[in-house]
Amino acid sequence: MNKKTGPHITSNHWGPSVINVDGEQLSVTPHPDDPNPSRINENIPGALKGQSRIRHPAVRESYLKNGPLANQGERGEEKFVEVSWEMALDLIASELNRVREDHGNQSIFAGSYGWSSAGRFHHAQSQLKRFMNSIGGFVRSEGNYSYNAALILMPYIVGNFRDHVKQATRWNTVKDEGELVIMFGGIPLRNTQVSGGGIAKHTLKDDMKACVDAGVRFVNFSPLKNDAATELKAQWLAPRPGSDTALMMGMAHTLLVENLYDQNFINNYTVGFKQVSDYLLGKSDGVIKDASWAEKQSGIPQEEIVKLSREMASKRTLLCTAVGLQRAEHGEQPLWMTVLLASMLGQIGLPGSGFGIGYGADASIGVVDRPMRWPSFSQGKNAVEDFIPVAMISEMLLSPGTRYEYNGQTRTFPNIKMIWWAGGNPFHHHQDLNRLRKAFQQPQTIIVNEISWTATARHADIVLPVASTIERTDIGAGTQDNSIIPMPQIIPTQFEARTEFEIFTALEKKLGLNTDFSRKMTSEQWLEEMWDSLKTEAKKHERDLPSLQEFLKGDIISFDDPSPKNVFLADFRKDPNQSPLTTPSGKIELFSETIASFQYEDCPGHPTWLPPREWLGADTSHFSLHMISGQPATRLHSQLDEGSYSKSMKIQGREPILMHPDDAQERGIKDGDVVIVFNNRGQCLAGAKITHDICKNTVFLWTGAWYDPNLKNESHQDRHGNPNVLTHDYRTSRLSQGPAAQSALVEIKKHIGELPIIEAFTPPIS
Ligand SMILES: Nc1nc2c(c(=O)[nH]1)N[C@H]1C(S)=C(S)[C@@H](COP(=O)(O)OP(=O)(O)OC[C@H]3O[C@@H](n4cnc5c(=O)[nH]c(N)nc54)[C@H](O)[C@@H]3O)O[C@H]1N2
Ligand SMILES: Nc1nc2c(c(=O)[nH]1)N[C@H]1C(S)=C(S)[C@@H](COP(=O)(O)OP(=O)(O)OC[C@H]3O[C@@H](n4cnc5c(=O)[nH]c(N)nc54)[C@H](O)[C@@H]3O)O[C@H]1N2
Ligand SMILES: [Mo]
Repeated sequence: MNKKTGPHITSNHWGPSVINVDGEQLSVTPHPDDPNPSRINENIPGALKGQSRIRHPAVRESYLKNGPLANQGERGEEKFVEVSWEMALDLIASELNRVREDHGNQSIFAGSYGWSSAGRFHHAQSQLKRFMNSIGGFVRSEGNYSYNAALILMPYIVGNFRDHVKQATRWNTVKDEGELVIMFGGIPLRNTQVSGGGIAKHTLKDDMKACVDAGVRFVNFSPLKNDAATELKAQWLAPRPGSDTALMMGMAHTLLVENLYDQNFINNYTVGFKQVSDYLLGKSDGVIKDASWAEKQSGIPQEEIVKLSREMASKRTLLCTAVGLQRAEHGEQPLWMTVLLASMLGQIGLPGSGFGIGYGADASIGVVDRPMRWPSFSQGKNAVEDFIPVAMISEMLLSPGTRYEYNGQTRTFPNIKMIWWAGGNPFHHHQDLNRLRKAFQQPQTIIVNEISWTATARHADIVLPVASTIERTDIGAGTQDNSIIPMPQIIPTQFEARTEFEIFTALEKKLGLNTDFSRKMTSEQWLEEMWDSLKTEAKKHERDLPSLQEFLKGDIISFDDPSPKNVFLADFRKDPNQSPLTTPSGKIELFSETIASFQYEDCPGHPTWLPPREWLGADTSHFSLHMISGQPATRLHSQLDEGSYSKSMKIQGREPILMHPDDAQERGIKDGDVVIVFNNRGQCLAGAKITHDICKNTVFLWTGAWYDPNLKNESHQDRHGNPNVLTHDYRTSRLSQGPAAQSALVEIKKHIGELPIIEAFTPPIS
């Protein structure tokens, strides 16, 4: 591959861009057709060419010296030795053989959760899983960190959540027919830069602005004012974090006692209203969940709750609940309450109203859909049946053989001897990183494929350098977008990096396997085959696609949006008997017999107020601030943290933490100070950003600063600002066993003295 001078289109999860190559220099400009392009693009050159790039295969020192079974030293602490590809692949081949012979494929964890990169062919997890499946399978993970409570709960009460996200009511129907939008957790525009697999045009901001121009009123219940874009002119109300369930109960109680609810809708489309209304009225537990009770839990004045409930009942109202709210202890409850409230308002299935979960989690939700399934790289069949709910990684590694409950089942943790991760960063995404560090000492071998020296790579034994999107040829297409985006190889593979396909094809040869993985095809042949299937599909939509080569040299190709005026659950509303839901009763389940039969106190059969262990309503004498850790504006998760846009918002190199002026003043902290954020689980440094845009007693430290523990210091202080050293590793509930990062209490003090150097970007090479 020769260096190609000039501009080239490419795609990322945060949208298309134009990469300009000038000798060794890379620069990025937005795609001219994207009305609201993402600045995350600016991270590409600095990060992919930066010092944190993995240059050669590398092996941890004492692993190289002693092998997998002898004294292993401490993962995450030790340096690495660079080795040849030949040697790295030999080590992996013999270790795969040993572990499979001694312990079987059910001792290999290759769940490998993570976002990896855009591109239909070079999808890291698909490549790894197809390879593992070709040698007998692996223990996988189920669900995600994004909305696990929704994935498990919603099928019982309304239906498949992933389908529903695709079917979200479109914003143009809100513009045409809506009057009021109530957002719990807002719709932060910073999060809607991103869409899985990419998105050709970011139109959400304009779509929502059109609603405002048409007279729709927005209300933002959130600890952060800017969870609603300024253009929305939203009323801002800040409930105590973690109290939305109670707040919504106060609203539901008001609708109930003021007889403002739609009895007809309840009768025809739902089951279980009696159990919930008894609960709201306090008949089942003696606690009346009225607006004054809701004020005590949430801090929102009861008059406001009552006024808003009346307004909701009198207008075309859409309820939007951010999935961030369910990434918390009892995360099922705000979801179930959203469904109850919307059922009582009785506007589900009508244009511009009803409810939607996760509008702010992705640029495409309520905006666009794909016209057809895009081609993908088949993962094959996994012969190992065992799996874990994705967030149970630490439990699995620390307590093999232990039993646990999940979604009505009792399961047993496998005994994992080997981990292989490609395309994810658990030392970014998992909670309680000090615990994860301990868990990561347990396996005999850990292999990580990575582009950069992330904390996960540093906690591995064998690290393989991987090519980035602009160093390989691919076809870009967002899972919920109507466009395909060319992804030609733009620069040569950097240093000794290889694509995942090259890695696994080489291993296939080395292990002398039959060719189930590669089918004896080159990556070019695979891409041609995928393109051919896309061409055939496109023909069915009366579209003629050019050759793959033409496409790669050309521009984005867009198809018609299949459902521009979609209304969520419209068919069900038209005829609940003809188009029943997929729930056990075919109706909306406000009480679920099935969930009740599991007898989980942490997730009973109807929406229930179960305060989290850590929130401002609990004992705050030691740690008096509620920390929210949402998504970063300047990156996708931890990706490309070395890039210029990501660095531009850091304060003295540390990630910013938002604090209310009163909280800062009480602690003698000024804007721009470096602070220590701490609790019993850990501590990190962060840069104070003082603002009235966050409510009192709450701080916001977004995720994704590369974990940089100072292991010489007893506290293992993270020097960079990673909130997951502070978050707890409790689960949402036994039902969904999801991550519950948002319910964490912390304390903050000013950092005094010399600032430690950040080492996160310095390669750990001896
Ligand atoms: N406290 C807290 N924690 C959270 C959240 C929160 O709200 N609060 N949010 C959670 C959510 S919703 C999510 S989805 C997770 C996200 O967690 P992850 O998806 O694990 O985060 P990423 O940083 O995207 O990790 C992707 C990694 O893959 C690498 N990569 C990219 N392309 C390739 C490739 O082609 N091959 C290989 N081998 N590697 C590649 C990148 O360099 C990067 O290190 O985080 C979760 N963690
Ligand atoms: N730029 C960028 N965008 C992203 C991502 C990224 O890494 N970077 N990640 C993507 C991914 S994988 C996902 S899953 C989505 C996640 O999308 P979300 O889950 O919607 O995002 P969060 O930022 O976790 O949460 C949204 C907001 O909820 C508010 N919130 C938190 N707790 C509470 C509460 O108890 N009550 C109320 N009312 N509000 C609360 C916070 O202020 C936060 O800003 O974002 C996607 N978008
Ligand atoms: Mo996510």
